[in-house]
Amino acid sequence: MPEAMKEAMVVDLRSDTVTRPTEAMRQAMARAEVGDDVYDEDPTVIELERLAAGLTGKEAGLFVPSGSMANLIAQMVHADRGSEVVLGEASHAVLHEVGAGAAIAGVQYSIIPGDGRFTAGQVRKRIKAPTFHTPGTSLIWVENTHNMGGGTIFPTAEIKAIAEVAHEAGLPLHMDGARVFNAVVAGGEALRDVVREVDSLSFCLSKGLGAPAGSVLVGTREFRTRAHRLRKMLGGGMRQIGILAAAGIYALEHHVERLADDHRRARRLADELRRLPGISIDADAVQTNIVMADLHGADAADLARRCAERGVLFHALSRRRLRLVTHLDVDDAAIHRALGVISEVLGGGG
Ligand code: TLP
Repeated sequence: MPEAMKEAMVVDLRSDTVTRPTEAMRQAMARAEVGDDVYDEDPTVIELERLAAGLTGKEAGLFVPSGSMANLIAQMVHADRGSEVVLGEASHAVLHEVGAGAAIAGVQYSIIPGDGRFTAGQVRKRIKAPTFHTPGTSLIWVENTHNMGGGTIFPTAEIKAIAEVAHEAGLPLHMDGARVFNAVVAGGEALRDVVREVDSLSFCLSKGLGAPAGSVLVGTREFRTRAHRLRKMLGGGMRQIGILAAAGIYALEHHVERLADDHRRARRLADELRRLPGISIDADAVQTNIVMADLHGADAADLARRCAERGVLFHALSRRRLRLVTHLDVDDAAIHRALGVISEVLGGGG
């Protein structure tokens, strides 16, 4: 079989980061006007940053290469070296950023145990003033949706309560909103309302929204000025990146509402996987485009490897846990195919 045909048959549920730009997005990229973005002179980047600021109701946006760089810059702007950031134990910043908070921002984490969602009361208990012995708290951090929690939505009312606690203590609240559009579409709230109380946030264009790269960091004008310098310091000043910003604008204009399709497909995947013997899924936790499935007995890495041999890809997060993510490049037929392969392999047919 030709390679291109084999590739077309692969169902890649490892992440929503694997999406490829559509033909229409590529056309938008090809047409983009560009300039030098380090000088703040790329017209398409300026348009994207304005669009992001408008959508979030914040003063200014900064286009950055990745969600990880957005998170690092946010910590560097808000948090003094040697201070503490309060956040959930399974946050992306804690688990999946190669220790950048410690290694580069120089912060340590005060970690709230659990599935990534926590309460204002839990935050209050962790806030401390610096003394000659102890680090002080500098920043409170929420992740919405929560990746390792299984794409769960951080309730807006709780974010508001957490913001009150943070602001009373004179601390900023940042949202890692890599998938905040999934939260918005699934929760039926306006983005502005979801992020109203946070001082800064980032969202990714390169996940469910389907752009090839980039995130936008938004906050006050002063926050943006400092973030712009830090982006250059970290090597993220990328010059004529209007071609990437054009993909981001296209994604914001055409790929937000369709996230509902990804959510519907994740729900179908979860509902049908749960019926298979040897798999359990917390149905309440499947709120957006991520499905966490737990195996009884079978080894997750082994299952992932055997399914991959049959063209169905997903991650084994631990010995028993799988993560499957729906996105732009996974249609109903692909879900059907993935379910067929997983059930065949689990049932001993592989
Ligand atoms: N998440 C990736 C992996 O890095 C785990 C994925 O496949 O889900 N915040 C959150 C909540 C994220 O899920 C991610 C990426 C990031 C930040 C970082 O974004 P990038 O990959 O653009 O650096």
